[in-house]
Amino acid sequence: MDHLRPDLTRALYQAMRTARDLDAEAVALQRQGVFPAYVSVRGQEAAQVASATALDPERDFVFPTYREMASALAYGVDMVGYMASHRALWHGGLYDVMASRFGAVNAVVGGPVPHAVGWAVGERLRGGDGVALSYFGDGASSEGDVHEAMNFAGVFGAPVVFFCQNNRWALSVPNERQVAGGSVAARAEGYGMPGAVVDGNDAGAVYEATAEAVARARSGGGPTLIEALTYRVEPHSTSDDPGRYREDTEAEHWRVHRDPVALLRAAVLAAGHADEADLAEADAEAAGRAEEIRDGVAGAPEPHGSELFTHVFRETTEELTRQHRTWQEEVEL
Ligand SMILES: Cc1ncc(C[n+]2csc(CCOP(=O)(O)OP(=O)(O)O)c2C)c(N)n1
Ligand SMILES: [Mg+2]
Repeated sequence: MDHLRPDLTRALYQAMRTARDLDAEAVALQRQGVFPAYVSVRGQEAAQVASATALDPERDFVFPTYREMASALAYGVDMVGYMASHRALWHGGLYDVMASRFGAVNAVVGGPVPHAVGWAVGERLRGGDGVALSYFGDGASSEGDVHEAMNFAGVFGAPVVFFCQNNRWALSVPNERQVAGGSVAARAEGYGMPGAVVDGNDAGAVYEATAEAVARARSGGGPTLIEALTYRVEPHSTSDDPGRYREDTEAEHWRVHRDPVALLRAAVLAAGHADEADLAEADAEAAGRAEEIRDGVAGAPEPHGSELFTHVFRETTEELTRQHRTWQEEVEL
């Protein structure tokens, strides 16, 4: 931590703390029936915030899964619009994906990875120096799409950072039943790119590893695979019951002893980058911002139901037109 700039460590803390509070608000909104479902990022704030902070939102592009709320926040995405995705308000939230340079929530496991490679190859053909960062999980690492995308990126030297959050679980499937060979990062060699393993709960380590990979990709050095070792302390989603497949003592250990927010707080204090009073102020600001976002998304107006039929196809089909008519007849009853 000592070698990172104090303003950077304070910014990481602010974003991680805000994400932690917003995550708790989101779980509460699901319990109140405002969100149909939610996927918690608790315990993964360092991996997400520090990796997103190492990017340049003016020229890079992030391809997230369904669990990257803390990355979105750190990257500067409009968070009411982002959280609207979890309220299923519209087609993939209410924020502008292209302007934010942060893709829509993607529930297809492994799906964002080939998208990132396609964008990155296109960016080079356009003559830009942007870098794509693709998030994916340990579970996604066994999808065919991910292997194909990495090999393609290796062959073409695409400017991509493949960022795997290995949180030990793919829903109910543990790592050892998912990752043959035990290491996602070790596969990098086979794709002709550097691979790095980092402590995903150490914000400083994640920031440095990602910044190095981004600099390499930007300067024409090609892709990197980063495996951030972390843990999913919450259920897979609000619909899941982890008591059916894992011991709670395991989650409890990570929750208590490996909490990334508490670890960063201690590191920031030890490095003299802030004192208790500064951090108390940061905590209060984070809680206030999380409440504002909560109120914003809970109070956002419902779109008109007919918008269900827009954007399905560029030119609508006969079948969809028929469904639209049936829907209209039913609501107009
Ligand atoms: C292609 C595909 N297969 C299966 C699923 C069902 N599914 C949703 S999440 C998940 C587990 C993914 O685990 P991991 O990649 O480790 O991500 P994590 O949820 O741990 O962040 C599965 C199998 C899906 N959404 N998409
Ligand atoms: Mg996982």
